[in-house]
Amino acid sequence: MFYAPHLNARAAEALGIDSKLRRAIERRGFVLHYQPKLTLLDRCICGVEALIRRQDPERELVPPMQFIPVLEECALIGPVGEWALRQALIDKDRWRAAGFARPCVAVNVSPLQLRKTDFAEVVGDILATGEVGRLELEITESVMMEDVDRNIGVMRKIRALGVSIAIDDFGTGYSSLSYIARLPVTSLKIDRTFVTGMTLGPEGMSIVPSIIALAHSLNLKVVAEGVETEEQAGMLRLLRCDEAQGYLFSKPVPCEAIEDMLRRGNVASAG
Ligand code: G
Ligand code: MN
Repeated sequence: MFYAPHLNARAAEALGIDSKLRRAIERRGFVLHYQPKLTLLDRCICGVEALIRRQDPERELVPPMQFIPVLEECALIGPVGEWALRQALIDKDRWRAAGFARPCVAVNVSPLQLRKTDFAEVVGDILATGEVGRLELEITESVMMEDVDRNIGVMRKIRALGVSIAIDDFGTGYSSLSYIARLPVTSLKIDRTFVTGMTLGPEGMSIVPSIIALAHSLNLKVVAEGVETEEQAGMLRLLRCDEAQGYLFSKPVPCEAIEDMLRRGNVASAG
């Protein structure tokens, strides 16, 4: 460990945020926002990704980059992540009762959550409180690869509960290709850096088609993250990418806004 004066300030800041975060957890100071995923052929909403946002009463919404790393450092991501899964199940049930075309609801899993020895059991307990269908967990490729043999066992247990699993941020985690075929996952999300790179030059164009071909040859659904332009969406459609998510269609939005979109089935004129 190395010491530097600025580390004190950093730690103090982290502690300050930590005590605020603890209070936020006690007061349920978090909300879920949802970002739609669309099928590229007809641009219908087929799924939503739940993203945790912190509602600070003194300020407006705190950006996730400011609090997720602190939650991770202070081992608070466990309870908050479990809350997110519970809340997403409640929302999913409400949308089902409202008769919306049923979106697949995705919830992100943090590294600390997956590392817990009883993670699959925790998920099982939470699922016992709601209906399991159309639920997906997103786990980043780098986290899956950390202790891949162990994680394959955990993911098998989760799949046995009837839950789908997506490889998040694919292409950034140095996957061993010999493992990809063995991962018990159902879909693959292309990291947005590759989607951005696609229209920036010939070398950028070569990666995305290869990932799509790999995913399809493994019978995985493939989703493009961070789609921001019509040009990217058009290319991805020609490349037979199944689904897309990004600012072109919609940013992550509060619950009421996603419900308006789900009622209509698409993101048109959603604002
Ligand atoms: O790691 P993961 O892919 O789950 O991260 C999702 C994050 O990406 C969210 O914080 C969301 O706000 C952000 N995001 C979603 N769509 C876009 C996009 O089109 N462009 C950019 N720059 N960020 C996006
Ligand atoms: Mn994700």
